Amino acid sequence: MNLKTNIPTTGSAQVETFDAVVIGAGFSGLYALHRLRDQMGLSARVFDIAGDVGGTWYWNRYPGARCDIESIHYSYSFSEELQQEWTWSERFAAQPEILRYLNHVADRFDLRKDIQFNTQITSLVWNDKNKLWEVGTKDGTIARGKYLIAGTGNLSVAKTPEFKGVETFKGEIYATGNWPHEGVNFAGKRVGVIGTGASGIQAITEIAKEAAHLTVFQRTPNYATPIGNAPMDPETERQVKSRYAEIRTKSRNAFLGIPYDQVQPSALAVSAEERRRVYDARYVQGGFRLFVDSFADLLFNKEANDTAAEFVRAKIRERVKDPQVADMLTPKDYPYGTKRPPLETKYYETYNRDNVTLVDIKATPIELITEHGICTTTDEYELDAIVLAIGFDAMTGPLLSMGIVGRHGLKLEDKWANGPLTYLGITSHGFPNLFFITGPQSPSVLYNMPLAIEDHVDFATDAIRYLRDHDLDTIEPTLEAETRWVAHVYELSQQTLMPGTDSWYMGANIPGKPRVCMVYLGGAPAYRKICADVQAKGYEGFTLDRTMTTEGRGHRRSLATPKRKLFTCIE
Ligand code: N01
Repeated sequence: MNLKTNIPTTGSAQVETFDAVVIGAGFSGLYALHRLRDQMGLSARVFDIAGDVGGTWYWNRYPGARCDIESIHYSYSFSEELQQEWTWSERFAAQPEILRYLNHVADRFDLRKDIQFNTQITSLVWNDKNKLWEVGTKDGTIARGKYLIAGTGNLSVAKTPEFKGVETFKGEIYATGNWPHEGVNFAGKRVGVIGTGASGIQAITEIAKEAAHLTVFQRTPNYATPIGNAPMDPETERQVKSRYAEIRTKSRNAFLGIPYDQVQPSALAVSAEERRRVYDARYVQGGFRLFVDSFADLLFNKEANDTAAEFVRAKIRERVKDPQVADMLTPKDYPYGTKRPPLETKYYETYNRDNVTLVDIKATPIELITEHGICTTTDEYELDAIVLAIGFDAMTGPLLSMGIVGRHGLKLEDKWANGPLTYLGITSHGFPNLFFITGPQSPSVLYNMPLAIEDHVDFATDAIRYLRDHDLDTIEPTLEAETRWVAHVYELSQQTLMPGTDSWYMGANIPGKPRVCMVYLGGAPAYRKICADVQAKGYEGFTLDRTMTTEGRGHRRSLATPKRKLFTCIE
């Protein structure tokens, strides 16, 4: 029987109860709703703070925003009809087109009628008596759900600006992650951009073309490489569509979830000439080919990494005319790929323009934002507009912002005070029937996101189906399985170069945030195999509970196997 009842609250208002509640109406929430409602026949309600669908693509409307994985791969695979009927106009679609795509999906599958927009969820509390999640806003409980799917994304909570005096600035101030829908006209203005991550690099390139003067405030230079964007080639599209299912399988069997297939084992096993040939070819081909389709040891071996890092540094020096500016733009003190490598179109040439100035705020930090602009330790820059491209409280931030409280009043923020603790990056002990889509300690941000999302939504909804088929109420990971997973993610990270770099992967971009690697670094194929094994063994590492039998007795079936070592397949 599907759950859709109206349990009275303590007051007079009726609170609807659904089988499943989903938070977020981006790639995750839309697919989760389709799967729960249309494929499983369950009642479901999606909540989103935004005014419409789109998730990250609803908010990030800054100039230059586009995806960094080829759109024919960065798209849903769950519906053959959808992937056949949709046509991308560019290799790497820009934000407006991706948002149109998600709107098309919402309309095509009639999803909007079960989404409540403009609703900020501030509490998600597990009621152990009723075995339900209570979903609240600041005005109180608004819904209940037996299963809770958090499709809140990894990069949806903006980093708080740490600049003294920011509130005194009299000009316009914008954040890349919450860009005005009507756009911004920078013509004739003196604009300052703070931050040179993927968002900053995309925005800087476009704003420079329009502003009277652009001043870029850079703390850490990045290893940006060409995206290689172009109009979609109809023949490529035809070929992909003629064997889309096969290509999707190939994607899912690739480290980053893109069907590249030229990677060689080691940069150190080939001659300098061969390395140069490989790097040159991948640099021209664009996308993440240099990063994941050149040599497999770049993230694991510093000497191998140095060869790629030096290749990118040389390209920066070639492309930027002023040697001093080129030097400022050249990363020197961290390995290539240990921050997500941004992809660009003529980013470095932007610094050859007369109307662009680069300021090194590691050498001369920002001291103060005043009414008129930005003061560093040595200079004052008068500005009409400031753009903050300073990043996100990544991965854990979105989950910890919703007031999640599990069994026995356990707050997620307390449990994760020293870093995320999950099993498979999708569940956490103490929080029954809660699934984090692309959560911390899954490959998520190092996996092609729409495919990562589909995998996680499928895992969550398969688990829900299993519960229902077996007349069980709850699923929750055991502490033992979780502890082993956390240790496994840590051990994998220690085999890479990631932990040494200050990045959002490590939580190092937010002052005071625990410094732990939040990404599973064994690659999407190994991860998918582990999840499939867990499922095949009847949810190994989880406790599945039935609260009351028909005779009214409690029943508990633990499927955990704490003595045996899990995850042997990738050790
Ligand atoms: O954020 P970031 P982002 N003072 O954290 C600087 C995805 N994405 O929004 O490196 C001065 O990478 C900070 O400097 P530093 C993608 O996964 C994808 O750009 O900390 N500077 C850095 O330069 C990406 O990785 C696309 O020293 C400060 C910048 O701000 C992720 O989103 C497009 C500062 C922040 O860079 C995040 O990218 C855009 C301070 N107090 C984003 N605080 C696609 O192409 C921060 N900075 C799909």
